Amino acid sequence: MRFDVVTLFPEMFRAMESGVTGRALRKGVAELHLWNPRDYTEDLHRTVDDRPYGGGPGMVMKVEPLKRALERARAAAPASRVVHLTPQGRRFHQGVAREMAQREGVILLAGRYEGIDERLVECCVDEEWSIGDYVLSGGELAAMVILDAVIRLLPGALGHEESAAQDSYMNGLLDFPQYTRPEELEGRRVPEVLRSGDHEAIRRWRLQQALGRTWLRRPELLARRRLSEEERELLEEYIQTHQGVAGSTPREE
Ligand code: 6GU
Repeated sequence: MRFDVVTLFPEMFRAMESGVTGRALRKGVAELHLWNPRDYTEDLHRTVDDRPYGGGPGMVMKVEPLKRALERARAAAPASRVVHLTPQGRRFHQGVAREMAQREGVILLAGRYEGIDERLVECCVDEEWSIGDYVLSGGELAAMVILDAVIRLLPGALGHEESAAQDSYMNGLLDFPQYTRPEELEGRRVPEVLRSGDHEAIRRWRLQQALGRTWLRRPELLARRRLSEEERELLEEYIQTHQGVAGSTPREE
């Protein structure tokens, strides 16, 4: 899959060279192309920002350099839609990542300062996404979050040991807890069932933990998900056995 990113801070994307995304890029599973509006300025000072009409604090990204950078990206990736990262966008989630991973490519537009000229959004942006309800200093970190979430879903991105199918959210539930050696750590033992070798018992325990944690921590995820007969029974049992235990009532949103 091809990713083009329009950004004033291309050096931030070195972070993508680590781990799963780095390996995917080196293997050619994904391609990352960076376009810096500063390279498309025409004045001596290479100006990329300007004052907002109507006044107020902060600056707005200047239209022409941004538009030229975006046009170059579009010419290089004609099949890709333009995705603007902004706190005003719709909330990104795993389902959007799955849908994006089916595409040939995307052009990610990372704004800085107070944002970009609205007319550029109108003419040239196809979608707007936010990664959550907090303010970042620019769209770059949001773009990298989306890059990571999408790239790890691409065929060949994960090794045989990893598998996106098993991940949190792929089944609409939070993950079950994980343990590794030692068997006892500061008096706390690994749950006995995980050492039993009984694969069916382990599967049921993990499913119950995933259901229980989702019920405790993210009840709104459960409300959206249909439960099988087995899942309802496991969750019911979890709720019964955790009643009155500290931190064991669902949190309020
Ligand atoms: Cl996409 N951009 C910025 N600047 N802040 C954000 C965001 C995006 N998503 C959440 N906060």
